[in-house]
Amino acid sequence: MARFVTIAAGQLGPIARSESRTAVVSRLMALMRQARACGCDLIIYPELALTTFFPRWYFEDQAETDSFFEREMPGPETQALFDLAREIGIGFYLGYAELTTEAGIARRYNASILVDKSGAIVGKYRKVHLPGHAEHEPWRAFQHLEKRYFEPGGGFGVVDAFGGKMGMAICNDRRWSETYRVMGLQGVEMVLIGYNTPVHNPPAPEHDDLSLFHNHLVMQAGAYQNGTFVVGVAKAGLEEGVDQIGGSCIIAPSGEIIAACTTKGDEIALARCDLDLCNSYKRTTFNFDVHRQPRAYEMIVERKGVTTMADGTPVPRRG
Ligand code: ING
Repeated sequence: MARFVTIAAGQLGPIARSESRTAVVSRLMALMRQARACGCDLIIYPELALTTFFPRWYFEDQAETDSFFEREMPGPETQALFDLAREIGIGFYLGYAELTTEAGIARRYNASILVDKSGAIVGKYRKVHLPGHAEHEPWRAFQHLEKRYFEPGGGFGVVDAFGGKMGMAICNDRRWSETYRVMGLQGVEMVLIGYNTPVHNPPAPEHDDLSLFHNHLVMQAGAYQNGTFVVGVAKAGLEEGVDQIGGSCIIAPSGEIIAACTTKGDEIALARCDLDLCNSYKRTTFNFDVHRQPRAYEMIVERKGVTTMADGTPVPRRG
C-alpha cells in the first residue's frame, strides 16, 4: 500500500530590500496556486522567505535590524497566505525571522513553520546551526551575520502531518549529519529545508565552484542515511548584489533527486512521494535498532570540537 504526499518545492528568485512583505506574499500565493493546480498537498518555501537575506549587511541600529522580523505569525501581511492555503486546501513550510519575548526578554530566531491544509500551524522550528560571524568583518565582499542577529534553536522535532512524519531544518543545518540523524531517530519520513546560499563563501572561495555540488551532496546523504525524503528549497539568484545558488530539489530515501528546479527565479518543482518507500531503508540497511552502536559514538555528544568538550572545557589529554 502507498502513502502518497504530492510536494512542490516553491523556489523564490531574489527579494529586493525594498520589496514589501505584501508583494512577496503575492509571489508566494502565485506559487501556491500553481502547486495546488498540479495536485500538490504541500509547498515548501525558502528560509527567510518574506524579506531579502538581511544578514548580508552589518546594522548598528537594532530597530533597523528588527524591521526584517515578524512579531506575529500569521501577521497582517501574511494572513492572506494562510487564508489561501485553507481556501484551496494545501499546506506549506515557511521560513521567516521571528521576534518574540520569553520571560520579558526579546528573542530573535531564524525560524520556520509547518502549516496544514486547514491553515493551522502544526510545527515550529528554530535554526540550530547559525553560520557566519557575530561582528562586522569589512574584509568580506558581504557579511554573514546570523550569529549576530539570531539565537540558536533548541533542537530538531518531528510532527505527524500530511499522513507521515515531517521534520524541519534551515539552510546551514543541512550541512551537518547530526541534523538528519536526530530526526531519523524520531522516524522522520520527510525533512523540509529552506535555504539562502551565496555562490561565494568569503572564508573559502575555493569552494565556490562546488557550491551546487555540496548543496546536493549533503541533502542526498542525509536522505539515504536516514531513509527519508528531503526537500531543499532555495531563495535563488542575484539578490542585492549577492548571487545565491538555486538547486532546489526533492530527494527520495534512496538518495536520488526525483525533481529539481532549473531556473534561479520563482519556480515550482513537483514530485508525488510515496512515504512507504522510506521503509525499504529504515527496515534494512538503516534499521537503527538492529545496527547502530551508540556507545561508539559518545564523542559526538561529549565534544564540541577537536580541542573542547561540549561544556567548553578542554578535551582531557589521555594518559
Ligand atoms: N547560508 C549558507 C549555508 O549554509 C554557508 C552559509 C554557505 C556556509 C557556504 C558554508 C558554506 O548554506 C545559510 N543561510 O546558512
